[in-house]
Amino acid sequence: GVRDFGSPVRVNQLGYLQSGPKRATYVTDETSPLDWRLLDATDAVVAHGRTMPYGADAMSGTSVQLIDFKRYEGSGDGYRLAVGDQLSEPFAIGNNIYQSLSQDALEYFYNNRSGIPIEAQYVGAERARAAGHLGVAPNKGDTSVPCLPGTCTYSLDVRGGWYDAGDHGKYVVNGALAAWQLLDQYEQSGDVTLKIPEAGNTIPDLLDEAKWEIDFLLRMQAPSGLVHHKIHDEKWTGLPLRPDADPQQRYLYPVSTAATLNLAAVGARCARVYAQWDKALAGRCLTAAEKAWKAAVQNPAVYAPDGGEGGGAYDDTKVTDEFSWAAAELLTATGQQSYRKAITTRFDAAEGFSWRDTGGLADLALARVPRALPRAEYKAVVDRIARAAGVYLDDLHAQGYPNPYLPADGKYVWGSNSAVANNAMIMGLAYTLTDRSRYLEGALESLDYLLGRNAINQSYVTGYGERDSHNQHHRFWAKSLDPTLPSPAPGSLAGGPNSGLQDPVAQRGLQGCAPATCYLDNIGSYSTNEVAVNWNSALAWITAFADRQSHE
Ligand code: G3I
Ligand code: 9MR
Repeated sequence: GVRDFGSPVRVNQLGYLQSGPKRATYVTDETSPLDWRLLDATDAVVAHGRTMPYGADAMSGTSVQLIDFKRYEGSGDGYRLAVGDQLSEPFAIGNNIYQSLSQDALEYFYNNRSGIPIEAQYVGAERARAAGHLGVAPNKGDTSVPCLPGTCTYSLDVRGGWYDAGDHGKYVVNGALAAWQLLDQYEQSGDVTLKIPEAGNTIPDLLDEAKWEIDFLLRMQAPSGLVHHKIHDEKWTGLPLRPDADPQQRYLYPVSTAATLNLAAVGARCARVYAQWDKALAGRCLTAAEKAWKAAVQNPAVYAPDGGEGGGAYDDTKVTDEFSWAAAELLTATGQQSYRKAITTRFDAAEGFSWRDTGGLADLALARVPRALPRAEYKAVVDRIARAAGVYLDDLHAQGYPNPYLPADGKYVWGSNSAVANNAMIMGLAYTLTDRSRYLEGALESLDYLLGRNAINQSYVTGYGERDSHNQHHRFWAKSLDPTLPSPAPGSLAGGPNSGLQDPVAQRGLQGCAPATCYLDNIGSYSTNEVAVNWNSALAWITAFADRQSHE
């Protein structure tokens, strides 16, 4: 049947920063301007104006008009936008609206830690659970995990880290990207106070959380210096399943050049960032990073295969981009000029960055350490990031539901929401580097898309907005399958629309969907509605950025 997306007035259902852009989208076939009204919590009209006709929006397959209410300067809760008798979902206006979201987006990581009990005092009784994968029956991992038969003869203790997503696999390329983004967030926006066991120690909470994953990544390094690509179950387990109840045999899957270079990159960033906080960790990181770099140079084409059972593939057959990213991180960490010639990639807006495409991260690394490069070269890095941000700004302005993701092939990819957040991050960084306010506006307006101003009136972040995603694909946060289990923690970002329809639930429910509507808040739809560490790290970065801007 026809899907019901509720009100045609689409807003950021969390709200708008008092000092930021305030725009909304109205779904209509009407082509001339209409009257809009802003209502406060008492239903009093506090602002009004005329909509701006836009026309057909390709990604959503509908026609829309735009509303701009920036000149309203008040603040409070329970606002609604109205066009005729159509009312939007309620939203707030204020300068603290991203504070709790930025904290929740990071506490996602504690909730998904492996190898430690998740305690009620931090997450509440409902989401507390026993430690997973410490070799306690029925678990068979992760304290002494053998290699996949026939691939090597040793076992490694690879306890800890974060579960990747709704599954119990732990994958180096993806985990490293997420840990890297947390470290970059720290450099960009500083610390966030978290409810985690390490709170109150001498290290910033954000760095404590990243350390949980970095310790795991270090354990994945083989004696040769190469790094195992991943560790996961022999076969896919079903849903629901608590981590401590997973009975499957787990294996170390073969080493890869990509995983090795990810450890080199994040290890180098770790060495630089923790130098003033945890010298021991910084030292271990640098040693591991340099060892990984040398091993990758000697083994430049060991590719992780596509396919396989029991875990995600995270396959990648092009690693020039990983070499370049690792070289840039090593240059900025060590100052050793020999790494410069190995930096061969630049930020390319069309490619963006992801666990697979890391070439652009070289420029993001260089941007953090001006003294690592001659002045003119540093300026070129800044110019490239600003140029990419300009492309994302154009992409944003070219859409009826403005957002910085506009795929050239007109198809949304698995995890599209992370592309939105990562491209918004580039605009945020460009603003920091250039002080041009249009990039700030673009970064902030991108959040409207994730929080409800979109083709399906969906806030993709649990606990934020009237129509929020709360049935994400997760083996423990599986309330929709078993009422005794918890729902996803607030601040969990759903993968988002995916044109590929790569799971049976999506194939049944989404045939013929316009790209930006290919999403179901159904626990079975892992190709549109999973969570993942590298998606929540993107959400954490951009919401911390938004929160910071509103206090400066
Ligand atoms: O790289 C190509 C690009 O060149 C092409 O233009 C584009 C358009 O089709 O596709 C790109 O490849 C996509 C790839 O992700 C990289 O973005 C594939 O189509 C897409 O199927 C693939 O999806 C990945 C998915 O696993 C399936 O392998 C997601 O990125 C990745 O986040 C997801 O990760 C899963 C793990 O396997 C298991 N754990 C949960 C996790 C999240 O769902
Ligand atoms: O639960 C798995 C999810 O984390 C992955 O992203 C997804 C794609 O690799 O696979 C899910 O596992 C399913 C498997 O692929 C097929 N059999 C059913 C599994 C659970 O839904």
